[in-house]
Amino acid sequence: RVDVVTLGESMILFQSYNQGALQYEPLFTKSLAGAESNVAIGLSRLGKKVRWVGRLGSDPFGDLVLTTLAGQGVDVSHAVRDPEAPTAVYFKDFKRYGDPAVYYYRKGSAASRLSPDMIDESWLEDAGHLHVTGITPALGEHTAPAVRKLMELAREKGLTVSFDPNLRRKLWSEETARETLLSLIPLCDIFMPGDEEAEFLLGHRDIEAYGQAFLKMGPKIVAMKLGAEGSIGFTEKASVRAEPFKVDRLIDTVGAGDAFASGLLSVLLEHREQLTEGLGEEVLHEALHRANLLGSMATQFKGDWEGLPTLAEVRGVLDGEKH
Ligand code: KDG
Repeated sequence: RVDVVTLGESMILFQSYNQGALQYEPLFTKSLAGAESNVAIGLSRLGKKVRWVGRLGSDPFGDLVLTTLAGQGVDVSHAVRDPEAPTAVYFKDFKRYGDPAVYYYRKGSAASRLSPDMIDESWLEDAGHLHVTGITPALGEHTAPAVRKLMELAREKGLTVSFDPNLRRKLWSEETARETLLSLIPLCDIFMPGDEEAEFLLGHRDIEAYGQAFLKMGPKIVAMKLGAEGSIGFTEKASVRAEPFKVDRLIDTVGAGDAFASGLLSVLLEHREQLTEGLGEEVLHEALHRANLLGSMATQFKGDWEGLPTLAEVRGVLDGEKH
């Protein structure tokens, strides 16, 4: 049985070894990146069975994506290799203050060629949940209908679906982004926007109003990331706030949202029956609390997923809280 299937583009990330400026830094480290594979690794470390599906080039970077994910216990047996198009790469430019800038080299990549006719039912075999992001729809001409098709298929087959809008302004126009992301929200059970994404999608409102507006579109749970303010979750019955965790050494915020998603899903999927029948406030709070913890942990490490904890590490921190 597979707990979670996720579809997306995974890339090779180059980061300057000394966290220096991209222009001058001569040394780079290479690792794996990709929002959905970050979530896959996060969930796998928390003891879930996860399958990552995506298209990669027939190149050494594609091999590296697969071996890294497999090494983290993620099932990659359904990944597809494209004989013609490459695996994408991306670079992080660390700033002295604030979030790193990212530079993508992913146009024409194997993943950007995904189209609805490539969606394969077997990807969802034996699975309970599908997680997708708003990055994949932005990648190519046919990737948005492909993601839509997989979400629809998942619902038909009785899987629950989560959707993180993961707005990447560099990848598409504002208008297309807004329209496409809004159109996918009704196909998910769990929607997890950040407050800035909520504002991008709906215009400025107060936090409660965002929650209510997204719930009206169809999801049963809206889990909203509020950055340093923690998070807030909405269901038909309640809204629940979870306080943030202290970040002792802020190093790299990229990947924090994916960490949040892994933490949240790891708890919610323990209560799958409640996802459709109505989630209890306590479970929602536990999920947000763990999500906040994972988000804070991810920012304290360089790299998009390296800081993600195991279940034992999570329990260690949370048990410590009680004493
Ligand atoms: O969420 C982290 C991602 O930004 C990173 O891993 C790369 O998927 C990625 C993207 O499109 O930015």
